[in-house]
Amino acid sequence: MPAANLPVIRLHHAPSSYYSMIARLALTETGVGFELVPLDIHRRMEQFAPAYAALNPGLTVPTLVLADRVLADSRDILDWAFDSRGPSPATADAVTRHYSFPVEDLTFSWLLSWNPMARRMVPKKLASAQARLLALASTNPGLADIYRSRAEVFAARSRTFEPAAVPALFERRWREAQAHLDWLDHVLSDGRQFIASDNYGPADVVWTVFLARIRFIRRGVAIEQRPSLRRYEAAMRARPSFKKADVWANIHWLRMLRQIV
Ligand SMILES: N[C@@H](CCC(=O)N[C@@H](CS)C(=O)NCC(=O)O)C(=O)O
Repeated sequence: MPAANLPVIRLHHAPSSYYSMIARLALTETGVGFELVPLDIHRRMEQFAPAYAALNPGLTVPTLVLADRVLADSRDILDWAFDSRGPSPATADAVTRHYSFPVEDLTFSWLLSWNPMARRMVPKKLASAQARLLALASTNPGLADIYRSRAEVFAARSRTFEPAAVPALFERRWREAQAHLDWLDHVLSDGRQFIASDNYGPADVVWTVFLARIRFIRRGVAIEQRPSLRRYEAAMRARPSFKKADVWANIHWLRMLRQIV
């Protein structure tokens, strides 16, 4: 509970969202007191609500609402949580490398490549999100540009995750992900505890969530085959923050279904 005289810091998030996990882990590790405001981004598409668009015109989670400003991107939340002085070059490099990887491509192409239910539902969900956004553009003229540009993102996703394109997309993203695992294993091979400094930092947040995503897509063997990565991952998962921040290293089918169906 924050002290009565301190303004409450609110994190708008979705439990299953990768970038929300980054924000939750960053805030948990740095001991920032915050309240969680959950959004149902799948079934109810609450990220499209006009009131939310006013907070985050990108219509994504997470969003951190501070007393004096709003941070509408997980990387900004990460930077804010750790240090106002700015990250070291090694940290900035490791974090930039992480954000250059389109993790959504990897997750969705994996899911669609083996799960027949996802193959049926995801294209319908993408089309219905696009239609919802276009309807919101007509009923909210002041926010029409925001809704139209987000509708284009969903149209692009429908093309990206077109069934015939999915196997090659997964192959490509998985190859790139393994190159990142090689890089990280190499960085850690001198026995260091943390990625970019003597202390736990932003690079550890993003790569911990990335490694959890590798487990989530059932490719944990790629971690186990890399000794330094295996050691590092075990240490990060043993930190109380991993559980507290609800970092998903497995699919929680029931929790996901409750959001989707
Ligand atoms: N650059 C943004 C990306 C956030 C993002 O893509 N969030 C996803 C969930 S992991 C989202 O909001 N998806 C819902 C949607 O696209 O409608 C950040 O790092 O915060």
